[in-house]
Amino acid sequence: MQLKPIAQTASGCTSSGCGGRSDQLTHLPKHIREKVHNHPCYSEQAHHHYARMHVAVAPACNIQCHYCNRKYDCTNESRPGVVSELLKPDQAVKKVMAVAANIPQMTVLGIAGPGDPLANPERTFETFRQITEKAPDIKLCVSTNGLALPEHVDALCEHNIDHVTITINCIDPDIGAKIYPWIFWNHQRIKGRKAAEILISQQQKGLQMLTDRGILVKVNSVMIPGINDQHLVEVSKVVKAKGAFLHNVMPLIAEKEHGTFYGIMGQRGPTTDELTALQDQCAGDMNMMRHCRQCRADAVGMLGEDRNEEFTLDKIEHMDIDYQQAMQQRAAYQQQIEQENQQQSRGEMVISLAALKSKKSLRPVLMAVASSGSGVINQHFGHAKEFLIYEANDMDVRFIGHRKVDLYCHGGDSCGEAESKLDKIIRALEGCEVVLCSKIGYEPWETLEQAGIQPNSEHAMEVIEEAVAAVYQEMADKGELTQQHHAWLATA
Ligand code: CLF
Ligand code: SF4
Repeated sequence: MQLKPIAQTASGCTSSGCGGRSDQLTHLPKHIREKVHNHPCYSEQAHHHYARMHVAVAPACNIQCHYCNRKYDCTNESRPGVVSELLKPDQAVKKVMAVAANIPQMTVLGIAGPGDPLANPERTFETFRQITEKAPDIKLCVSTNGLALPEHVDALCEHNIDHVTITINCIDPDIGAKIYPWIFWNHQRIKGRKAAEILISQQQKGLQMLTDRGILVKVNSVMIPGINDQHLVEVSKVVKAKGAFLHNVMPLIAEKEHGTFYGIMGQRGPTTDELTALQDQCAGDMNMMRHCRQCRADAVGMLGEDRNEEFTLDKIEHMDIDYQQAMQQRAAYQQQIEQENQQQSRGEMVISLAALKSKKSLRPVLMAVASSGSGVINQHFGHAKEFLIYEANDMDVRFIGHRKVDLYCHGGDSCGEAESKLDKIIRALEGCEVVLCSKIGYEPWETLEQAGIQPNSEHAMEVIEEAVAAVYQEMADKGELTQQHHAWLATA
């Protein structure tokens, strides 16, 4: 395996003066930092550098959610409408070895479906057992609806599973009855409020048992407008009190063609603004995850990319893997990532905006960033499948989410379609005033400008937060950030 250079990152001072990134993990105790520093879901910073993979070994489920129709992957940790290739444990292990040998930044193996991993305990734990034996450098992670969690907490500990996600959509059985029509419990199908009551009690019990044992728990919640949206603020408080580490509020995706109850009934999902507002409300009580990509049950690669097609069963069949050698290369590669990260955050750099000195009230600005990873601006505008959205204000720069777009540039002869695709991108970037990328063509540049979004490729290969801070600074220097200027723009 040929190791590629990781990234050419800008380091030290930038045009913003003392620009830099604030490390979100510094406030955590050392043993927790060690557990999350290379987990792409538990650490926002890590998701720029490390990859995860899922193996779809768990077909059965023990509950019914109104946003699932069972033809597809578990929507609790995935987006609906996606079907993964089901694997037996032996096949899954072979695939993990192949991926680990070829993607050295893949640090985490998760089991997240296509049903519920703990409703398929033999297949799930057999996969984990073999991975621990053959690839001990890989972290293990599991995602569950929680119904069978308490009875499996000991097994999770025995298999060194350090990260568990529980999907908790409510703590009120009356709300639960609107989300879960039934559960399968003690060999019986139980319906309505009683079913929700049992599920909630099992989830809360399992959460407490895990945190008592020092296992990191992330709670996923599906935001269902009109059903549990405001209630999730209360959920956040309760799970935090029980020791959950992170809360991931995900949008409901309900389309008629998925054949789910909510899809057919026309239940809508939240808008981007509604989701951000709820995440902000919950954030007062909890660390929030905002970089989730609702990845499929057989996802492979960095969050937001899916390299599963490179590792189908027929392809891995012919791969010859020396895992001892691969493990050394993985360790070297990951050490290189850590060294680069340390250089970037040397001296606990904190973004310090000279705009602060202006003592004027400056408005926040949303910026979209094209990045293919490593925490730097390194992607051509036309190649971006999604944009990372950052908010800059006069206090700091924060990541607030991502927006998916159709690929604008396919290369070849697809230019005729380009205009409408660009229109879609502009719609996806609603509310953003700047788009930062490594390069951009003349035509999209003009169209973006006309739409009120300023393209900027001057910060190519710079650390994202530093570049966003620098651009915010430039806007402040030009007087574009005063509330009056904004009001003028709105009426112009
Ligand atoms: Fe997989 Fe989940 Fe583990 Fe991550 S995913 S089992 S914690 S390794 Fe991550 Fe994917 Fe969001 Fe899940 S981005 S859907 S939160
Ligand atoms: Fe579907 Fe997952 Fe809910 Fe089971 S837990 S019904 S697989 S969404």
